[in-house]
Amino acid sequence: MDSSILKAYELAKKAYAEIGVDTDSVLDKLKNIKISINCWQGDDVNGFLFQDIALSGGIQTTGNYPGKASTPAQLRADIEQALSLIPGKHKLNLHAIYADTDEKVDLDELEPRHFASWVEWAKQKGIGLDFNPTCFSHPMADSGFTLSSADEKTRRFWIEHCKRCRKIADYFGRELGQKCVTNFWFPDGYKDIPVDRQAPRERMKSALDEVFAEEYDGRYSLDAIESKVFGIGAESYTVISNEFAVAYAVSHSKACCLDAGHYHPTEVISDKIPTVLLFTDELLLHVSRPVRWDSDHVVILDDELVAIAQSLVRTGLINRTHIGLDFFDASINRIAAWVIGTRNMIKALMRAMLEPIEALKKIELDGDYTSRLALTEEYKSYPFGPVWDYYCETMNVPVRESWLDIVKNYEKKILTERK
Ligand code: RNT
Ligand code: ZN
Repeated sequence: MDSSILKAYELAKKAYAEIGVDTDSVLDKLKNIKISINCWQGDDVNGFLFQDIALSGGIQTTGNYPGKASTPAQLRADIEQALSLIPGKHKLNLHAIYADTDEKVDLDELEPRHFASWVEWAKQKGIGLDFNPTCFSHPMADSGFTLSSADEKTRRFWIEHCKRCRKIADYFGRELGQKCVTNFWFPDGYKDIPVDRQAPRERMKSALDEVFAEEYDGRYSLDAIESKVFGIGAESYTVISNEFAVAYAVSHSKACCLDAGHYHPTEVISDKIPTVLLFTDELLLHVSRPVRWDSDHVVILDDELVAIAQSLVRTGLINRTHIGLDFFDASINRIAAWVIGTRNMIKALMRAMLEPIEALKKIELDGDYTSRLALTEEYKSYPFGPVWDYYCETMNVPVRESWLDIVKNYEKKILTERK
């Protein structure tokens, strides 16, 4: 161990010990927290199932940074590179369009075997898998409606796709011996003001009931439903509004997926976490960074990320939460994007764990709001940096920005060679 890292850590450890925080035990706990890394950052949400299909559903990637992965082997190599720069063991979040097969299959024909190579790879790497049906970027989604379409044929197509995705998730969970979370997000909505705001929601509800009719063993898979306030092309109305998702999840024993970019601009998911988890058993997060809209920028260590981490840690609700990332930036090195976003998520959790939580709660209950404000402000400048450096060092990943040279090297050797 680099002696200056150790020295700085020892000083930090002492400072935290003085406020009753044991940094060693914080880092021990931090090791066990898994982040679900979004595979789609690696190739701008293209997938491998179809060629030359434009991204639809109101989500957008911008930029054309060279070197994006265009085969499963490339994507896996890139993720491996990213994982080697991120402390801890994590999960990879796949979308249905990332099937690895030579067969010509459509979304309503997918089988577990089309993902066998992912499972083998995940086993080898000791990571878990999460999953998503892909209800966009497909001709059957061109109307802007999928599960809630008024067209029977369209609805049946997407119901079948979703059912097959649940089966694939169950297969992931069993093979890997850890729960696979399947997130259901649908772009369904209207660009302009609808006359009938209820019928699409009725259709959505009964279609979801069909999708979820089959019971799967909860040890291996969990279904989550993601709402959205608006999307590009669905500005006036989304079928799965917040109320829809929360009510459906609560009444059907599902999880909600809270995406940081899916609410009105001053609404934050950090405040929704402890509310939703009063009424549901588990929760999925899509940690993202909305800039003026649901722009899916790379996650940075900003106030809301810190608040999300505090919400999870101060309450203990982290034990019932699956932390997923959801961003896609095509204007920067995609591996760097993964590394920056994931390291920030872990760092924010570490910071939250470095608070004397019980003492702060007592001060609050005593009504001493002066101390609450004074202390939480002072704690912001406690030396969490040296703790983070020590953690990276002990987890055998690069300390501070030294990972960047490795990514630049990989870019030069591998990415720029790609057509
Ligand atoms: C879209 C949703 C959804 C997607 C991913 C690719 O607004 O956030 O989660 O970003 O499934
Ligand atoms: Zn999302």
